[in-house]
Amino acid sequence: MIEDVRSGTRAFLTEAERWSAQNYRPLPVVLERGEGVWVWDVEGNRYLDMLAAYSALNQGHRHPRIVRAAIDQLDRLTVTSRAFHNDQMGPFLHELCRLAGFQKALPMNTGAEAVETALKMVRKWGHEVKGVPENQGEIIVCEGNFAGRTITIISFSSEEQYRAGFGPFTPGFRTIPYGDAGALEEAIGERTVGFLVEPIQGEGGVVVPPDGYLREVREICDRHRVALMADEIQTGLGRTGRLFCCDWENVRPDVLILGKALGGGVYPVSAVVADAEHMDVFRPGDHGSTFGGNPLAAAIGLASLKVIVEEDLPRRAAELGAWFLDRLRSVESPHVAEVRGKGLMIGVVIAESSGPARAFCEALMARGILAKETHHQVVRFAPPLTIGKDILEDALEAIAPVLRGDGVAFTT
Ligand code: IF1
Repeated sequence: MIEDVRSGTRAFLTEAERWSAQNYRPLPVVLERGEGVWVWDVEGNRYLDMLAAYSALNQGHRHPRIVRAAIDQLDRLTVTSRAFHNDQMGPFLHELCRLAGFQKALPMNTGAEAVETALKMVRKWGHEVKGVPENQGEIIVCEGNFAGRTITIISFSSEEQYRAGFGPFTPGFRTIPYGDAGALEEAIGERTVGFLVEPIQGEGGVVVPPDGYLREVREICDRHRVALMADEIQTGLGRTGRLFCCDWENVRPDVLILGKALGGGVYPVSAVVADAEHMDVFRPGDHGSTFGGNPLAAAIGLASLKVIVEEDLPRRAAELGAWFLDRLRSVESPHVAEVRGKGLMIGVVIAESSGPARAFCEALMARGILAKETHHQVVRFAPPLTIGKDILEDALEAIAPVLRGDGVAFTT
């Protein structure tokens, strides 16, 4: 594949491969510009971005209102540290809490930091409020989880590659199968303080749990006084057709973890949202971040939320997603084992016998569509939620033949 690309691209690939750590294997396309659902490479080719930076771009590339808010804030004040107040953080967190229906929020930067924050909060809550002996609190997680790359987070990953060589690991986690509420009930013990779950597993391969799972999980956590932490970093903020994926089952977690689209595709912004019962275990000096809650991030976060709400992005995702899922399911191909998802978070599972999904992503790229495989067999489609139906319709014209095998370099 790399051999096929022209010299401009080639030069960038060579330079990046020479100077960058080899912790990624990106598709051989070098992007230089983006607008809305489109990106352009250094050769001038246009692509439809159906990865949307793993849902960091729910609002699309360079949304004018978010860019405006960023520029205005860049002209006034950028970073202050939390040693002082700034005039942007309060309005941002106020709006976030109002939309999510919680009492308090704690701003961080990346998703992994927000997850770490939630884990620390729930451990401390378990020890101070629930009364589990200090250093004994246990947190239950699911097989196939993805919550970031820190040592604590990979400590409970079930993906061998994410852990291999990086130990020793953080203790205090117990793993159960995903989508099985009974397994949660059985795993809860006297020392259990929390349960961390993705409403739909993203990295795990767009795995949608059975209907009613989250409701059952909520009921079990209530009964055992276990803090329910929903990692909505990827599923949240409209992606699945509701503002939060938990809304599909009218479930309110105890701790809501957000990231990605909270920064509107412009800047890393994450947050943990909870009520005082959990949040108030943090006292001055307990936890923090140089950049979390900085005025630039807060201005961008507020604009990002406004765009999601005012442009009705969750409803767009629900309607377009249902239609698109249906159309994908109607593609007849021996290479497609399953099509699944919710809203505009969709995975097409490639049959094992047809080889890895990567070859399909490469064929899509050749037709002007950028998508990225996850878990070897799944092609993920998750465009910006601002996408128009006409554009999705055109995309299907390119996607359907690829799913039927056109232009796919099969290796098996
Ligand atoms: C990478 C996939 C997506 C997440 C959930 C926390 C985080 C993530 C549910 C951490 C991050 C990423 C990170 C990115 C690839 C990616 C991913 F490919 F692994 F499968 F999105 F689907 N919780 N997801 O999905 O957030 O610290 O990265 O801001 O290259 O590792 P972060």
